Order: sequence, then structure tokens, then C-alpha cells
Amino acid sequence: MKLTTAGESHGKALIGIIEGLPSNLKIDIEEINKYLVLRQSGYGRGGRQKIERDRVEIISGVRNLVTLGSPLSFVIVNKDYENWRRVMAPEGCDVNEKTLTKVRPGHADLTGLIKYGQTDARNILERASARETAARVAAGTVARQYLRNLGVEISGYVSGVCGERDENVYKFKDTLKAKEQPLFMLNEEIQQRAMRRIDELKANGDTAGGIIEIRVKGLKSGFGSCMRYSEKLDAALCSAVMSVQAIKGVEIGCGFDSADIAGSEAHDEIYFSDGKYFRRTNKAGGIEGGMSNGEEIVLRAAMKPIPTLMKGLKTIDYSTNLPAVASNERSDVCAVCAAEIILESVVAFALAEAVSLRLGGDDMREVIERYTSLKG
Ligand code: EPS
Repeated sequence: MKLTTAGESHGKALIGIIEGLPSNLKIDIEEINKYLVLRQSGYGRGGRQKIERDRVEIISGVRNLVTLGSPLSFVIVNKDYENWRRVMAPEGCDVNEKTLTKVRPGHADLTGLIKYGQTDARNILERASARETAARVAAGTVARQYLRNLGVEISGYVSGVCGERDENVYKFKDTLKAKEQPLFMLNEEIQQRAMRRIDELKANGDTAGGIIEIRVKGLKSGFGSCMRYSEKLDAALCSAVMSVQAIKGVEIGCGFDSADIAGSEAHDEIYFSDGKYFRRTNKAGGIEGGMSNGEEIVLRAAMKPIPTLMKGLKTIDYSTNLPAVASNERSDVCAVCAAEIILESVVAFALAEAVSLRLGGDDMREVIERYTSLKG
């Protein structure tokens, strides 16, 4: 299974092509739209989200809401394009308007300018922008529907915003309520503090990052590989998560904490009962030896604060190399809820890839049969 995305932030549309889906997978378009709306939500989002009303249009690969086995392609139109046509139109436009040379520290602007031989960072930021993640949410929701046929569910919540951390341990079913909350947090007191922190940062022209926890329930053991490093499941998940704009760290299970504890405390002892292997703890986060072990997958990621600050950081003007204040027009103060939805989506896609690598299958019924017959 493979996903290609295309599209500029203020261009005509975002596009995705998913290759390798089996036939006979039922597609729920309203669920894709639900996740697109959720990606736009959350406390701390900026003005752009008032313009966009993301909805997917499937172009190919599906007939009467069922996949054909051919590439599934889709479009999400950028409503803001109408305001940007005169500076973004591929058919011809004014490239001297809306230029950006006061490069933003933390964004792709400066490195992209040098690498791609450009003089206007507009030609970099339009693609580097996190707007691209709308396409990954649409594709990830298709992957979620594929996994649901196998009994695999994905959830998650925000466990920290700018230092306001929730260290409580939650059950999978508790995490399902997170999206009803303004910051997708599960502890009301911490959420209130986090919202106040966002308000303070906004008033100061600043931005916030956060921590997101993703959970996967119901995946049988043996997905990934201990034989080929390139197919290790933890590596695939971490790669997918790190490919999301603004993610700077990721851990599975105990992650960084496991470096500080003894081996006797760091591993999950194994038991057998009623014909099944099980553990009473899950410090491994559901992955051992690069393979799923049948326990819940637990993954945490750190999102840095958004690099477009209304107060502007010190930088240089690329057109003169003289000192300047970084460009800003509008920005999200905190997009940690968006990141939560995006991470669920990229995790879903990476898992669907791992399942399809092991089980193959041209027809969804074949995939279900093969999955059901696995011991794990
Ligand atoms: C982004 C800048 C902002 C964000 C954008 C990512 O867009 P604009 O420049 O139009 O205000 O809102 O994210 C989205 C548009 C989105 O849909 O997530 C950036 O520079 O990365």
C-alpha cells in the first residue's frame, strides 16, 4: 500500500492517491469528512480554519462506495485559493506579490530556499505547510476502515500542552471521549490550565506545542519483522509519525523512561492461560523485536510550537542577508488537536501497510480470511 500526496497550501486543492488497496472494501465518505472536520478543530487554531471547510471528493478507485482494487484518488479543495488565485495560479500569476524573504526560524523557509534554488520562500512554504496533512487524514481514514474490518481500532488524546502535562494512565475506552473536549485532553483541571496557557501565549504573540498519545487496540501479534530491519513495525510507526510537520520526538511504550530503570522493571513478564499468551503490564507498548506482540500499541509524540509567531523571531532577510524580524500574517497558536488527528491517521496508514505486506490480498474478503486464520 502506498500514498502519494500533492498540493500547495493556497493552491487549488490537495490531492492523494492510494495504491494497493484491495477490492471490496466499503468506504464511508462521511467518516472521512468527520476526521477532516476534527483535524480543523481544537482550541488555539487560527484564522485559516474559518475559511476552509474540508471535504473529500473521491475521484477514482471506488464505485458505489466500494473499492475496485484500482488506485483510489481524491481531492480536497482549498477554499482559500479564490483569495490567492492571482498569486498562485499555475496558468500564470503575479509572483512578485505575497513574497516571503524574512525567513521564519523553525520553518522550512531558509533551508528550502537554498536547497531548491529559490529567492521567494513562498515557493517552499506552500508545500512545507501542515495544510498537506488534510490529505494524509483522508487517506488515513481509508486505512482505518481497512483495519476496522480486522477488528483493529485507533484512538488517542492530548496529554500535554506547553508544560501542562497529564501523567495519568487511561484505558483505551476512556481515550474515546477525548475528541469531545476543546483540547482533546482527559483531565478537566489540566485542560483548563492548558487553555489559559494558550490564551497567555496568544496575547503575547507566541505559540505552543504539546504531547499526543496514540493507542491501537486489537492488532494480532506478528506484524512487522525481526528478520528485516526495513520492516520493523516500531521503525515504520516512528517514521510515519516523524514525517508529520512539527513533530520532534516519538517514543513507544516506556520509551525514554526505560533508559532510567533496571531490566527487571522495564519488561513485561509473560503468562499463558486459556490457550493465550498475555502480559500484565505493557511497558513495551505492544511491540517487541520490531513486531506487534498482541498487546495495545502505545505511542507518544512531541509537537514543537508552531514556528510562525505573531511577535516574530530574529532572523535575516534572504534578499539582503540583513537582520530582520521573521514574517507573519496569521498563525495558529496551538495545533496540537490537529496533530492528534493527523497522528492517528498516519499510524493507521502505516499499520495498514504492514498488514498488507504480510497478508497481501486483492480482495478484502481474502484479507479478512487470512487475518482470521492467524494465531496471534
Ligand atoms: C501553516 C500556516 C497556516 C496554517 C496552516 C499551516 O496557514 P495560513 O498560512 O493559510 O494561515 O493554518 O495549516 C492549515 C492551513 C491547515 O489546514 O492545517 C504553515 O505554514 O505550516
